[in-house]
Amino acid sequence: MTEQSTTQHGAPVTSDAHSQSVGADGAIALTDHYLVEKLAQFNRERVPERVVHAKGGGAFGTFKTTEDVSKYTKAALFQPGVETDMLIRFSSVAGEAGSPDTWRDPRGFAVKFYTTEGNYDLVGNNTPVFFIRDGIKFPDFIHSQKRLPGSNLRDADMQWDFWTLSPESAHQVTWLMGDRGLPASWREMQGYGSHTYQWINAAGERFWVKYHFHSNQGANAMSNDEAEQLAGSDSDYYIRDLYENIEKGNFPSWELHIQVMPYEDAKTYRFNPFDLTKTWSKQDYPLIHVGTMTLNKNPENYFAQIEQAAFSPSNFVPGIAASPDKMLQARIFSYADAHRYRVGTNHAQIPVNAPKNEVHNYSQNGAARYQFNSADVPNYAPNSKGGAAAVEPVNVGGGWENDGALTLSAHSLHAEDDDFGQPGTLYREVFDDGQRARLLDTITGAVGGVQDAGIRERAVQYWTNVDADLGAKLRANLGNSQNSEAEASNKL
Ligand code: HDE
Repeated sequence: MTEQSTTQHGAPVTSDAHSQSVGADGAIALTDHYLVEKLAQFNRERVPERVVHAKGGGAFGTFKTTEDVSKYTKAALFQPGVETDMLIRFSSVAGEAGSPDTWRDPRGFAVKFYTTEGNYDLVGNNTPVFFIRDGIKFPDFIHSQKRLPGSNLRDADMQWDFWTLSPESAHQVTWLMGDRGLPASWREMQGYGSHTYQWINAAGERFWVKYHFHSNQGANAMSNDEAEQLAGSDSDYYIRDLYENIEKGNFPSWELHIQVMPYEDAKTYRFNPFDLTKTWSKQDYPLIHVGTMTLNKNPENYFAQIEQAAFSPSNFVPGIAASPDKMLQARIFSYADAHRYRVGTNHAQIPVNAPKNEVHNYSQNGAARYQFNSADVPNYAPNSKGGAAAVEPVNVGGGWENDGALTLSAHSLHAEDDDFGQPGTLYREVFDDGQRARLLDTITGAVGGVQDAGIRERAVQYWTNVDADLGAKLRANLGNSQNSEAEASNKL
């Protein structure tokens, strides 16, 4: 039976084909409120796109804790046998909402766990590190990766000017210019929390933790040529791959592992363990299996459930907390601020963002609020009316010892802290010959696009700092391509 069309307010409408006019050929009548509603609603279909990670897709699923890691955390989600509904959103970073999925970029790996103690959001990427280690540089970094203020065009000079003047970026840029920058699909990539977080167990003991999601589909890459071809032929390739595989019942899954560092080790570890540009050696802190994440349900409505999804690193649950990582601390402010701007002050009441457990607090009103306390619940605390209170002294934990005068400085240096050691190790000891060759090919193309000779020379030095042999090969490749350009222009 065909449903009757209605206005947004439920009243039946007479036509979706004709505007109301005075006579068949006369003026349109303003009384045609349905026409007005339809056109006005159409003008307001967009919310501001995410200023980064604008292009993405996602799915729902479950996380099952299969191991016993309760000695490290009291978080209900990570107790043995517990199954938790979750949402994930994968994304690219620099491209706008209409950009091709297969532009080279890190990929967002944002997970929202709907736990019994509130939502826990782990908002990571498909790489274990990041370009910078202080959030104050983030807007500048993103500006340099997006578009020139004058022409609004993307620009290799801008990208490499920033990177070569920010040597802490070398580790992440090596990941980015390697295979991780072009995953074969979102199903075939790893995920990381990237930051160091804090876990607190039931006894109040604290541990430092890093998260690793290993794809059960493998971690595979596509070539520059494949990516370029797909950018033209199917700019939504990753979204389509995920959606169609879940529709077919081919549910992708990942194994979550953690690295655990005893609280006291942080002070003396050879790298600053809170430096987001560094990884922890798996020899020093081996991987510990926690459980399995399986994606098994597509969104019913992309805008309502994915475009409006609001992930916040500030969404912690008991047993999980922040760390001295300055980047994580800056993100604790930024994400909820972005959501208030993008999807409204009551974004947490939008179903995809709403917790499964009850909400009790004294916030009220604000645009689009539709959940509220009953009239007999006071809207202030303290009160003698039985309103909610912080009754269980939830052992917030998550603290750490800090002292010293306020300062504007880099973090403390540890024995092996430098910006090129770990990318050099990645290139020489982790990459295989094929990955090294593809990295050289990609950076030759990328640096080859730099017009400013000074920036190009700094880029060659940047890669020479990562690995002398790599730098020499890059210089030779650039020299060859300049020579061939010169020969070509001489022939004209
Ligand atoms: Fe983000 N980031 N970020 N970021 N980020 C956002 O939040 C920000 C950083 C990441 O699928 C924004 O809702 C700051 C690291 C993902 O909805 C914004 C800093 C990592 C997503 C924001 C960082 C990420 C975002 C844009 C430096 C990996 C998409 C709109 C301190 C560990 C989540 C929004 C989704 C989105 C701020 C750096 C990952 C602007 C200030 C490091 C996966 O709030």
